[in-house]
Amino acid sequence: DTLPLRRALISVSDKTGLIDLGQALAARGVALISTGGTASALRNAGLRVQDVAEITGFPEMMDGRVKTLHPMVHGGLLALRDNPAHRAAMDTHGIGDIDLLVVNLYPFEATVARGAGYDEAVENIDIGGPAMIRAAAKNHRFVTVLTDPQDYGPLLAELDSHDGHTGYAFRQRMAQIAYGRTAAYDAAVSGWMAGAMGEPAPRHRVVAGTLAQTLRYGENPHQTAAFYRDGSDRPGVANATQHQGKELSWNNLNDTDAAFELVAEFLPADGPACAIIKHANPCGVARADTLAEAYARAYDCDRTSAFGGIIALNMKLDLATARAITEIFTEVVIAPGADEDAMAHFATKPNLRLLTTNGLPLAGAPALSLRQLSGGFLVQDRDSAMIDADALRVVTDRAPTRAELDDMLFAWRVAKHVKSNAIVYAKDQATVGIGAGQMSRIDSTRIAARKSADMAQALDLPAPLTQGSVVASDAFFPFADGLLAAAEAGATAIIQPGGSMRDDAVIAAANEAGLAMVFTGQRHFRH
Ligand code: 93A
Repeated sequence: DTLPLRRALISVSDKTGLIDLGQALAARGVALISTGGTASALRNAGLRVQDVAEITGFPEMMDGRVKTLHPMVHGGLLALRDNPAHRAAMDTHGIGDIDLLVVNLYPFEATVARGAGYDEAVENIDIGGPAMIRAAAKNHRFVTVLTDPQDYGPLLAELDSHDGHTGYAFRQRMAQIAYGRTAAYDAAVSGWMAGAMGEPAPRHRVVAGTLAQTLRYGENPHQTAAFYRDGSDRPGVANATQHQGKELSWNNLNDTDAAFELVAEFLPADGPACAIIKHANPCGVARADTLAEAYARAYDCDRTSAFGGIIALNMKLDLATARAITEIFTEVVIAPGADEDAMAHFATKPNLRLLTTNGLPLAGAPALSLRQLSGGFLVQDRDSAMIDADALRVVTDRAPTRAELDDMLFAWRVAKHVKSNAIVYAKDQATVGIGAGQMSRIDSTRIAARKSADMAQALDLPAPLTQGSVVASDAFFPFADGLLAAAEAGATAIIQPGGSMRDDAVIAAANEAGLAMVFTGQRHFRH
């Protein structure tokens, strides 16, 4: 089951670790074959290398498009060593065994990520590399295939522990990794092409990613987990830089994403905004003249839940905000940058994780969203719909005031990021009560109002902040009862999609209660 390693073909774009590997193999008596750039690099390090061109009898041609696509190469990778007919074919044609293939591919993902044009991207689609990788991986009974410099060390360890041989288990593991790599590579090409055609339609999209990190565990300690990047350069959690604190957990990553996507609804040009997230739902969101004030107002929506929460900012973290944040325990802060003095202050709280990005994700940008179900998964466009104030329809006798309208638009953008049934009370550009994830809309309405009443008591306010607030509902009120519950809590205006069979009754109830109500014509379910 262990096999000796005598002849290796190395063809790599990423030359990381190449020389060390070449030297270690040569020292073990392995003969090296290589393509143009790789062969030069190895030779410059003083190693003996045979050119692939010498083996195929053809020069590398067509700008390198054809270099390894030849039976002398593919026969050496694919031949079953214990099959007499295969051996006879090798003898007839002078094909030699290739026991080890080391390939990493043209950097297609990196080329696209740095914004290269269409033709350059196409030229970076590797053909010969994946062909060899798939051939070697298929023949893992006899051949070892490495597709990642990370695996060079383990190969050498394998050889050391097996007297210069490789074991079947190792070859099988490397083959499995190899097919994952070529699958992700083609998925990246397909995804890029769909994007280039401007139609990221879910049914035309292949979804894959590259392993970014093995996580300590999943949503719970008994679940294993990993984090993958999909190769997009969208500013966000997956591409953020962590400055301090321990490794992010599955829940941290999930919540931080929810927080940053929500705060990205509020463009920096429109002023500072802050969102605090717990269990993927906001427990406070606010805008204000300063970032520190936005944080304070978001915190005041639900101080109890904000403890141990995740905070997202739509602007660079400044010192005043950093100071306010460290007054209680917070898990993660994410922002598009941080001032040096703010970072220095955070450094005094080594457990607090700070993530920075090179910008805010574009809230309206098209992208895919995935949801797993048993035996498959669902793919859809992410909810990138943006509210347009001009598209609102006033359906009540009373039209909303300017202040009500501004708060309704604010609450609506927050409601998009609250699990359904979502109810958001807001006043003066801050949430004052959030009801999330209930099976009936009226329960969300009541829970949000009750939380607001609890906060008023804790803060010693004369009345809950829902008094004189506006309410956003992510989907229509099926009956008037939810709307009346909101009115009872003191709401004066409602924003909701409309479209219920009983809209007439709901509008009549709003008129009777003196409420202003607008329909958006658009729903924001989020499950
Ligand atoms: O253009 S290709 O698709 N045609 C080939 O026949 C071929 N064979 C290997 N690209 C091909 N390769 C790739 O060349 C490898 O996957 C590797 O990424 C790269 C190494 O080229 P060099 O050794 O010249 O740096």
